[in-house]
Amino acid sequence: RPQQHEPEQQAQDTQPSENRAGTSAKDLEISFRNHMTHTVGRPLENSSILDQYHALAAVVRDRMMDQWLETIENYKQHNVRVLGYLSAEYLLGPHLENALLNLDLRPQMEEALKNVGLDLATIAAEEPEPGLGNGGLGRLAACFMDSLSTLDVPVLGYGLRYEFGIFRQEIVDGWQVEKSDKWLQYGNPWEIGASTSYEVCFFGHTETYNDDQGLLRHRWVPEHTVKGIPYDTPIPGYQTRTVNRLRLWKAAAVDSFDLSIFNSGDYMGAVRQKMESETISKVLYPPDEQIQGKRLRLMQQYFFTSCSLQDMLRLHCMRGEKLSTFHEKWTIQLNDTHPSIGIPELMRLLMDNHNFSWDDAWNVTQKTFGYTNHTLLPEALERWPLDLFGGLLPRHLEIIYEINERFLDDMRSRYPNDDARMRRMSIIGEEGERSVQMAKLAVIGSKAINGVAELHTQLLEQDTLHDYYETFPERFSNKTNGVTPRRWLMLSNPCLVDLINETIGTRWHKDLYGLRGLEHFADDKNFLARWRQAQEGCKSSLAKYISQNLSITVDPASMFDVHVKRIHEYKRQHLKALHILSLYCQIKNGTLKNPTPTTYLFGGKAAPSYVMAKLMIKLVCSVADLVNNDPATRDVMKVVFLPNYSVSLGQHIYPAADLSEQISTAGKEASGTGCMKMMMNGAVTIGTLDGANIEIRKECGEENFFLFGLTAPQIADTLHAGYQPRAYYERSPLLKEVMDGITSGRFFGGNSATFAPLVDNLLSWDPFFVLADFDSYDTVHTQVSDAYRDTNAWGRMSLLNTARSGKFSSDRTIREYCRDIWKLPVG
Ligand code: B1H
Repeated sequence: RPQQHEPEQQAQDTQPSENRAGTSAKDLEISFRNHMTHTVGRPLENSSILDQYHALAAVVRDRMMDQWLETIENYKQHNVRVLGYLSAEYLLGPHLENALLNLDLRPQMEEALKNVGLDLATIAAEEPEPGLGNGGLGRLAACFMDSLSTLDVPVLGYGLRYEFGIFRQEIVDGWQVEKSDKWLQYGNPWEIGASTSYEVCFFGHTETYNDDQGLLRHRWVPEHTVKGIPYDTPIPGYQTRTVNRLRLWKAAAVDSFDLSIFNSGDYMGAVRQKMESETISKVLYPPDEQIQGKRLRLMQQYFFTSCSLQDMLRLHCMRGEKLSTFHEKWTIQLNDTHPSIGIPELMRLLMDNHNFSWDDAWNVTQKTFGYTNHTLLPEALERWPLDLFGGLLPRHLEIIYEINERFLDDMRSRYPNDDARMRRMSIIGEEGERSVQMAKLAVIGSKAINGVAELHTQLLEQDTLHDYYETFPERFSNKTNGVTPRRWLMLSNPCLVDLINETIGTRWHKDLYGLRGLEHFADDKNFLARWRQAQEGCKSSLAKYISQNLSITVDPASMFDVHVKRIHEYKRQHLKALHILSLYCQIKNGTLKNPTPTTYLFGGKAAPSYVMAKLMIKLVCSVADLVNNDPATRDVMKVVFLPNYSVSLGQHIYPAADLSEQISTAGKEASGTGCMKMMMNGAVTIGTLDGANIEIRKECGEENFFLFGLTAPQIADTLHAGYQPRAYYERSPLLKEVMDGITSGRFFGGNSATFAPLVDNLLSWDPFFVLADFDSYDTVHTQVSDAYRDTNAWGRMSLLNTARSGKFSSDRTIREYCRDIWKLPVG
């Protein structure tokens, strides 16, 4: 329910006297000086870098505001169909340099700052990263927003304005320590408050009553209400005037301060409600935990989804449209099941608040939503225990029961006498604690369901969602993920980009398939030398970062072998750690004579409660201590764990990668997107046939990809036949030496206890087939090391990876969603 109907607040007024749209270096300099005085309120001479950052951000934001208002006006004028993108996570990364790139302001801005004696890069480094996401899923949402604006697609992104984003990771004695991320502590110049707000209710009970016409109706009598306040972040497209909105909700108390309680002397009681309400948008949940039973998480999901739906309904009505046409003017995409509570919520809003009949409400709802699945891992599929769910959202549980009943009735007539199938297809899970299974709700309530890579979609269709696929195959499709080449190539790798522009022009900036033009230079030795030179520049820069921050010296001429992503057993960082130990053993005992000098780079966060993942970090750090300090190995191999892997650190790492490690157990990684960023930047992949690797290999050519490991069907067969990891250990002398070395404490100064749980797990269970894939990984790694020594042959592979990475632009992904699911024209 909107509380106010005033037009939304526009840019906070700063300095009306200046020319806001001015983009010459002189204009920018004047604007910068103005903002330093009037926005920041500090004399330039005494300003800190943080002050300079805030003044600079204000200058850049000013330049977006005209376009932003123009975009909104344009959408209104043309009464366009709009995408509502619902995501619990947006891993945006720093705005400043991205905005400068997309608005084409960077060279002038550099000059303007130089004229006042300042350096753009130094100031940009001051920006705190908005880490409102955990990993790939949140980063995908951010890439999609960039592509949507670049392609002039009308979108409103909706999510949560977490006060604390993903934790900052520190490594202390090899162990991960989590520190809170106070990204808002000095204010956020990129957000703009709006004057609308909505109320969201929780708890209570439901009741029926007769309306004026004597019809039986339902209503929810809630117990607790919070207010949702929107904060808008402008998302500028690349070389277009479109600036879309990302609208993030902050939770606040309806009454921030209860005066009657205060007057009675209970000071803490008077602010309690405020605190409780604000808790909802306080902190981002880390994933991979036992998510079941986290009531606050469900509150977060419902809170932002309800605010967003109320907002869309209001905007729809403001356009003078009837709610029965909502699905014609809006299409809503659910980024995983986190916002899938939106399905019963839209039903509730239409029926209880707007008097729709069930059938009319269902017609609109089911034609509105699309659902993207991002994982097959059973532990990551959301289920909510019935009592938790019903206690918090009693009316929604009622609606879900009815959706389920009607759906199962329909299925019963299609598949008579098939009780097992009915049990499998029911939204209510009956195994163990009875629960609401959100993926099933999302499938039943959506017009379109998609996976995020070809293999993943196949596995969804054939396995996880098979019953539904069989019933309505036309609703299923694949939409292979992509990443924005603006941030992940143009912004992160200027040296390589200059070389590419000089060689094939700039057409590829908005059509990444244009990179194919580089193929002509694959056998041009002079060009390959320049290609290598650009990469070495990036490697030197990362080497400098490592030396300054971690006091480890790495050789920029060595092969940079990179494994960065969330730490998880299925992603198998431990496979790589074991392999490094095997090389160590072979160098020590003289069987590996002349190894290819290699720097092994790891980075990634472990969920705070994921004990095994934290042990994997400790293992990598312990291996680093061993090989970096042993005179026999330290000149030919270095192992580095880069703490606090994040968007900005990723921008530094990807351009420096020679080898991209994508070694998940086949069938487990839905897509992966880091693999695409590295490919674009010219890294060659070593990987399994999993997720997007399969498509990367298809695009770049088998000869430019290092393949190893069991396939998804082979994994299934091995499991079925009774997988015995210990047999692999007995059979492989190399593996045996490594495992025994860990167990005996030989590698780690006699410490045999720390890694016992990890070794025991691998020898007795090994759920992710580390030991089964070890020998294959070792064999292929030997081929990689040999290949790297042939500079031209490697350069050729690297160049062809970049040249053939066009498919992995998120522009391509967004075009497919627009064409197949959203039915939106693309600019
Ligand atoms: C992906 C998640 C995820 N899949 C639960 N699932 C979460 C699950 O907070 N939680 O509870 C958060 C995130 N994230 C990733 O999505 C996949 O693992 C990647 O393979 C994929 O590339 C990415 C984007 O599609």
